Amino acid sequence: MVYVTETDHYSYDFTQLGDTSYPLAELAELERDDLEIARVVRLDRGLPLVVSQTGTFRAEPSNTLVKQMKTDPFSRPAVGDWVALAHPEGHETAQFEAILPRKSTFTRKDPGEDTSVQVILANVDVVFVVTALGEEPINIARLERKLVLAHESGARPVIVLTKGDRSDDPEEEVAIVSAIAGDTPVIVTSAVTGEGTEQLRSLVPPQTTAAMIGSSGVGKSTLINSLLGVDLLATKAVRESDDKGRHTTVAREIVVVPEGGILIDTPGMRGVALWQADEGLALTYPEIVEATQRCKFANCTHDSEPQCGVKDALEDGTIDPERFERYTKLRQELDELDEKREEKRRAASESRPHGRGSQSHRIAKDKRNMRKYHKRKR
Ligand SMILES: Nc1nc2c(ncn2[C@@H]2O[C@H](COP(=O)(O)OP(=O)(O)OP(=O)(O)O)[C@@H](O)[C@H]2O)c(=O)[nH]1
Ligand SMILES: [Mg+2]
Ligand SMILES: [Zn+2]
Repeated sequence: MVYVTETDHYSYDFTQLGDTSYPLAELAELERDDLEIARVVRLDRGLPLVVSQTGTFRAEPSNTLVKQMKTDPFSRPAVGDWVALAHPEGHETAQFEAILPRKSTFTRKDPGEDTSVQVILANVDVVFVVTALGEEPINIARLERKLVLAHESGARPVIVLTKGDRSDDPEEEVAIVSAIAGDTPVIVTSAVTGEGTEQLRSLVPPQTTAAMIGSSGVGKSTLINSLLGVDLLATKAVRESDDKGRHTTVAREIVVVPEGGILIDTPGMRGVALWQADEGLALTYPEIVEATQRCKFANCTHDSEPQCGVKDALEDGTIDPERFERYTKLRQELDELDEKREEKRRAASESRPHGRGSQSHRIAKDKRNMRKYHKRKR
């Protein structure tokens, strides 16, 4: 691989950036022969870096898209996105005119906004939810929260426990995590001993897009470097006093694993507030959601109502009470978000369009795509 040292990225080979059949099909629907597909490979403070068959470009959104982006966060580019790229005559900069429909979308609530969404990753097949072993006991609530978002994205989650070398009893920690993971695989890695690297590699075969998410300092960039076999991405020691990372990675960026697929490195997440995650919640807490379906009343609060499926399951031990508490917190968070969004919708004028191009239309289309391209076994 040829590394370009004068820029902050290396040279991308378009043919390694994933299966192009689906974005090409989506582009064809636009019926414009002046556009080509390009993949968003890096998002930093500059214009999005995109790669197409004709080259690597910093590309700017078209005027129409800029307008749309102001009100519709889903129309803002995310790393992993496929876009429709134009090279307008007399224009120095390449332009993207549309974000092609996504087959998976990793979102969270925008930390800076009350009722808005932030798309963090697009078109990802596998999400590595990364947590470090060692110092402190694993924060299960935080892990479950990330698992909800990962499940909701439409990608396949895998839990990665890094820094296995620091743990006195990795087997015990794996057991604790496996108990809440359901069908999600749990793997232990160590950059010191090399443990787990090959297992991780096997999960990122050619044409697969995988991404790392997790708090700062858990070792996401280190892990990617170990798969690349070269220290391409910057890493930095955690603070000794509290094991906290220093937000070393500042861009979301695609790298290509030699003889493998694509890995996306992301900056450590500070907040993981939920955004519309009913499906993710059901996949993360299947036993609880199933039990609620046995409640007599549809609006059961699982408190004092008769014939409550949840209370029965808590009594016979099918539901772990601590897990139920964590679930309830997330359920409430989602309900509150729904309420706030409903209020905002009502406050906004009723003339807001609901047809093609509106945010709800967009979400529905992306969800349909997810199902079409990701026939997940459940
Ligand atoms: N002991 C041990 N240290 C590790 C391991 N993996 C990473 N580290 C160390 O943890 C520190 C943080 O690693 P990074 O890869 O920078 O963490 P990150 O998740 O990318 O952090 P941000 O970019 O800030 O989000 C570095 O000092 C690494 O050397 C491991 O398996 N074992
Ligand atoms: Mg990093
Ligand atoms: Zn109930």
